[in-house]
Amino acid sequence: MSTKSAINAAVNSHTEWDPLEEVVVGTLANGVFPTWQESMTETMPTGSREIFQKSGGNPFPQEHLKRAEEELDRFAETLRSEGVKVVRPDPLDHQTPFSTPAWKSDGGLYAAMPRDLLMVVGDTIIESPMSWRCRYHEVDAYRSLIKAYFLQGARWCPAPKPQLTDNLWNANGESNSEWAITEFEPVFDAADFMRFGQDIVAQRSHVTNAFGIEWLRRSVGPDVTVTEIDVNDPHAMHIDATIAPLAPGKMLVHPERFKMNPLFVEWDIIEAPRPMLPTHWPMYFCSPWVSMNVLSLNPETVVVESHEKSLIETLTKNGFRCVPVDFQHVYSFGGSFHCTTLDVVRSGGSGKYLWSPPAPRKPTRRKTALAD
Ligand code: DAV
Repeated sequence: MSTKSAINAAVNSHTEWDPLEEVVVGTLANGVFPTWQESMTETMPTGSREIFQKSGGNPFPQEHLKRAEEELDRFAETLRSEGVKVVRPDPLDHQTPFSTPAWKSDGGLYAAMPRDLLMVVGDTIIESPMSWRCRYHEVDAYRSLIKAYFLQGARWCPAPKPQLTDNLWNANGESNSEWAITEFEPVFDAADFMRFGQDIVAQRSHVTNAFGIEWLRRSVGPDVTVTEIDVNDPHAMHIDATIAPLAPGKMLVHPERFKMNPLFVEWDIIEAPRPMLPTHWPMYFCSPWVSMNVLSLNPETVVVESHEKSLIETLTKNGFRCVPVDFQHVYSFGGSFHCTTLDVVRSGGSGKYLWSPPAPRKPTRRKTALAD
């Protein structure tokens, strides 16, 4: 996989902060409630089990969905006004049930969160093997984009299609594992990874296993080092409400989930203030900490949710220009600006930003008389 600087390539992005030139913004069009599976338990807000079990495969509440879709459209417009080219996935039907020989799903989900499904590493688009059965066909909404990028020279690297049979689930109470998934086959959501040039940081989670991290490690090859970090999040699903690198040496972090790691010794760590979402706001998928799921447009500029006044103040104090965008209706569906996007082009090449231990010294061959 080539991560060397591929300037002028149709796909080229090595970090989360280099100047953004082209981006995919997801769509909630035709979104339906996911089909419940037990492995969701640890990661979903209380109440979601009941709603998903009852409404899996049925459309989301239409008025809320409409307002969220308008927010996504305005976000796309704002990005365009900041000089970024925006592309959108195809609006697909997500309501049709589907099955494999081993299981059935009452429907799909949406194409709102490309960050979960796809990852750009240099000039390569990686397709994740996601562990939620209802997301099995989600990539179809992005297929025309991916094919077009491929035809323009990008590399296209889909992970092995997972089987998602019952062997992948840690049945409740029957195992000592802290995770809902086993090591049956490689699975991961791309949102459990963050790109720092020559380094990618990963977290284990209820959707990402060690097998999946190892698959990605070998697939990106020797130019990129994939390192798993420890976080304090028993409900882990996606690293992008735990760390948000915004510029070389500056990272926004969740004050409790983030654990300091030698990788970041030279970085300024900015603690995110508490989210400002009103209580009782419908949140079907995630916690209000998606407040820190911001999108960096370049090392000086960050898109932030307009109601997050404390965060805007914190980032402004740290030298950033904040671009406020209303997004609270989108929050309800599981993510914010980072989740709902996929960086396709960020200008610039790869670089070394994280600390790494000095390489072990090669033993030098001593010359002795016997050597000749
Ligand atoms: O705080 O519930 C949200 C991550 C979204 N990708 C949370 C994690």
